[in-house]
Amino acid sequence: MASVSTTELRARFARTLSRLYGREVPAYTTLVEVAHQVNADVAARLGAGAERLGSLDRVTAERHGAIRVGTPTEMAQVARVFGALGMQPCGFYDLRDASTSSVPVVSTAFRPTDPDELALNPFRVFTSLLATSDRRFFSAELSGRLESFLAARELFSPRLLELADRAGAGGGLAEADATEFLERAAGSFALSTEPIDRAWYEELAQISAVAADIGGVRSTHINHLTPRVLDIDALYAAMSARGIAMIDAIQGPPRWSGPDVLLRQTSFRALAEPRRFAEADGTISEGTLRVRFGEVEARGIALTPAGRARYDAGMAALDEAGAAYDSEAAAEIWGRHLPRTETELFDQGLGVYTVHTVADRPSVGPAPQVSVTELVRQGWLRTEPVVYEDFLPRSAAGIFQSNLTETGTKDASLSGADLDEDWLAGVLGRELHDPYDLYAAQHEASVRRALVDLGLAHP
Ligand code: OOG
Ligand code: NI
Repeated sequence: MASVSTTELRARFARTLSRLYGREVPAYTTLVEVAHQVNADVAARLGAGAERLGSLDRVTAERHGAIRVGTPTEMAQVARVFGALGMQPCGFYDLRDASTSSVPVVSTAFRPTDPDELALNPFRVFTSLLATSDRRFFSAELSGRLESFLAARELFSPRLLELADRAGAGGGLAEADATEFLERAAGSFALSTEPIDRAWYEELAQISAVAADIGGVRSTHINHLTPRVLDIDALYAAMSARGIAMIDAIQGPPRWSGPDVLLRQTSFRALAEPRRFAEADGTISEGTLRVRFGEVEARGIALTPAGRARYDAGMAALDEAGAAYDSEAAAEIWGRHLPRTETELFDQGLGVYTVHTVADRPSVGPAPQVSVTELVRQGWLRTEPVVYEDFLPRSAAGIFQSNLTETGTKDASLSGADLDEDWLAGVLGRELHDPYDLYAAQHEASVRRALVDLGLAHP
């Protein structure tokens, strides 16, 4: 009997990882405290309006993590571990070209896909896989050594994977197994104290700090764990006031009076953490590495492909305006691309919404045979925004980049390895969901239910 469901395992895992990361990176705990304070302030100010994009309970527990692995085998194992937590791979992010620094990875995000599961606990992990076969970054010779190094390590024990498969198949685990599973799973992402081979780490770091972080060590670790905040501008100011050095800007759209869409993220700079190194002469020395940091995000309304095109055009316009603009000018530029009200966002088919019948109908007679937009306008249906549950290649690249001290190297004259969505789905051995399909399906399911309720469609 599975007494601990996959949902409960996911919630417990998020809490366990949060405790672990707080011990490892104390500034993360400060970030979480400040985020909770900001969320409480917003809730006090807006009341129920603060919960439009998720209940306060959900937002308080909400985290995303970031991890990085080295081989397709490791990636497939990650899929089994997160599968046990009800998290499925969603989206394909190719960061090799999204960044001016050397970031040789392709990524996906593991998260629940079901709206009810997301409401219960939306824990997600952005997971990157090192592109060891990409010759723009790694010569054939180096890639050979890198792949043998990676093939010889074990990130996840056979016992952990066995428990993961059992949880995945049975929808959960018995209490004792659940405890063991969570301990082993969280332990796989703890920072190792094993000495790092300095020469090997530095050889990879010449090419890419990310490659060294992934392939220079014999284990993996959480790179960051990100709480969600309801007012990221307030959070940025509060962290700066506490003397924590933040990156230069909040990534994503500017603050403005219109609806917030997709994601805005910011982070504090990577901290120097003590690590031990094995030197060429066999001695062990103490040193530091700066790879782990704290990130925070504000989530907005999901966009349809048409909305996303507007978003991309708006971001390109902001880039073009460069650093010259102030926040007011940025908001003005943004307003040329996205509508200022949620009504327009919905009417123009740019934002993702679910529709629901209104209890207090305009008339006792039958609803008219008109479009869904018209039914909303006439007061038969109301809309609820769908929160964006995914990531953006651009902010992801920005997050990688903002915390790299060296740009690394990339030979753009060579052609890259062909690592696309289908390839990644094959690696994962399971369906790689397209986030836009998931949002569209959620919208359409709500339309079907509403039309049946109004007697305009057959159940
Ligand atoms: C992942 C970077 C992407 C985000 O929030 O966009 C990410 C990483 O640094 O490994 O976490
Ligand atoms: Ni992140």
